[in-house]
Amino acid sequence: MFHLAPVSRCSIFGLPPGVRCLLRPQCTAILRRYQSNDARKRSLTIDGKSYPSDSWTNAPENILIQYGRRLHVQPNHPLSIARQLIESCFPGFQHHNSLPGVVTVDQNFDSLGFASDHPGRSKTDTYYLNQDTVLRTHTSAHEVDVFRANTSNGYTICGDVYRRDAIDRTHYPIFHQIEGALTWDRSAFKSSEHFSQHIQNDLARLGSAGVDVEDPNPTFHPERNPLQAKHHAAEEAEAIAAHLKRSLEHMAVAIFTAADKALKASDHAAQEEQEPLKIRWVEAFFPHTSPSWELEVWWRGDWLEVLGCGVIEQPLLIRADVPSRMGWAFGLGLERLAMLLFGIPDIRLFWSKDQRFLGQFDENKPIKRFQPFSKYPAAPRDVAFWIPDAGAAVVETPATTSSSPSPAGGQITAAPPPDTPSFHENDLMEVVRDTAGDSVEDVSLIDKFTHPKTGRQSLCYRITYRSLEKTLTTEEANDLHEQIRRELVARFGVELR
Ligand code: FA5
Ligand code: MG
Repeated sequence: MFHLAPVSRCSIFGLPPGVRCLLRPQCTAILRRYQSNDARKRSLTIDGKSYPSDSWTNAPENILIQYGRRLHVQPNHPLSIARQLIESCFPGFQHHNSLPGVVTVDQNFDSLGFASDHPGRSKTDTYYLNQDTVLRTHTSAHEVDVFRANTSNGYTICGDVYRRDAIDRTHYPIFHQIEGALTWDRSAFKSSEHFSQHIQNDLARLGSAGVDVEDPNPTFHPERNPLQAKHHAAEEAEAIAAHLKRSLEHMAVAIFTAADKALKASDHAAQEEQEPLKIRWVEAFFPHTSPSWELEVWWRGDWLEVLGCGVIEQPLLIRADVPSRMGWAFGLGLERLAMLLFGIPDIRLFWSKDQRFLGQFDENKPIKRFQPFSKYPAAPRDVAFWIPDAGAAVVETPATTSSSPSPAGGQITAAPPPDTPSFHENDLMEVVRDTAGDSVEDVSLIDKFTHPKTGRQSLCYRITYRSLEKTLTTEEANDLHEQIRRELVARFGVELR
């Protein structure tokens, strides 16, 4: 099932030497999983399947070479440990950990009821292999298929997901999600009351999560968070929502108790800090659930967004040929939880093959905090440029803002701008990744300026170079930076300042 290509086809040879030496160990993965079929990339081959390129193709090599690493099932990998901890909160569920990351546009968007003009579909947010095929932006892409197979009431799906996104210590273009869903068959009950009562009984069996929960909003709000009145009786959806929230509160308690224990075991100061865990429910929007919420957890001084969830849109279950089933679904990001569980400071570390990293985790022992083994010096460099006269710039990456339109749903607060902007921040991020790979720790907008007379817009970004594996020399950082500057001119026609 793997495609074997001659080594010369690995186009890491076109990359700068500083980056090549970081990527070389990954060459085996390229050979096994992914092949760019010719120099002009008329097609891409992934897992033995060929995808003809077209004007939508935007999945770059630096992403595709990571495809198929399957970190979430690698023994003793922190992502695998976090996954197992979450799976253990859902006894009796079926766990799907091998669904492929390449999906159709239909699976990723249409099957979930995404509007045809949803911003998440845009090429600035999503990696396309071609107009019909994407690297999944969320594990929800498999919901309809798994519901259709209908082999269990409850299931989880874990896997790698891909988003064109910002670069910083908590964002990486590939991360992992775990999806969970539970449905009940309404046709097995005489009436809506019996059905609702059955779910209430299941809820009672879950017991209290023993945690302080803030949930200020009513279950339904006619505009912000509507009941699917066409399909659901209020008492049915109430029961499902209550079961959903309680199940996820139990899960949050399990995760954060483990995180607390690990922190206390490693740090005397942390032992004194006794602030209890708090959970709050925030109204949200996803095309595939209604009503919807995000769960946030107050942990060590911050509200952290942990997951999105809601009552499954009935049309989705109808599309999956299980019209009599009703239930809930959630999706969460594994890296954020694993970073907090183990105290991992930089999301790039999950991709490390360094034994000093991997050797610290053991799935058969209690969770232990990560001990940083080295910190190489940071080399910040700024790049300032005028964007071309012709268009506007989008400098706020939507997916990084909570509840904003993301490639996986999010709040739609405004219609997308009618004119395509000439510069999108995610394009800059892509140039940085193409050129410098994982040698960049952070890219931040530090200045934005509109010329009072000409109306031209100038942007200044600080790119922080720092490898996790070696000290970058001044010359290497300068070289990478110079290449990025040249690429920005070549690709977007910006004028460097
Ligand atoms: C989704 O992806 C929805 N599919 C979740 C869902 C599933 C809702 C089922 C309803 C029912 P969202 O884009 O908010 O939603 O991502 C879900 C979670 O993934 C977030 O709460 C966060 O924990 C994590 N996440 C999102 N973007 C990133 C990112 N760039 N880096 C790391 N984690 C992220
Ligand atoms: Mg979100």
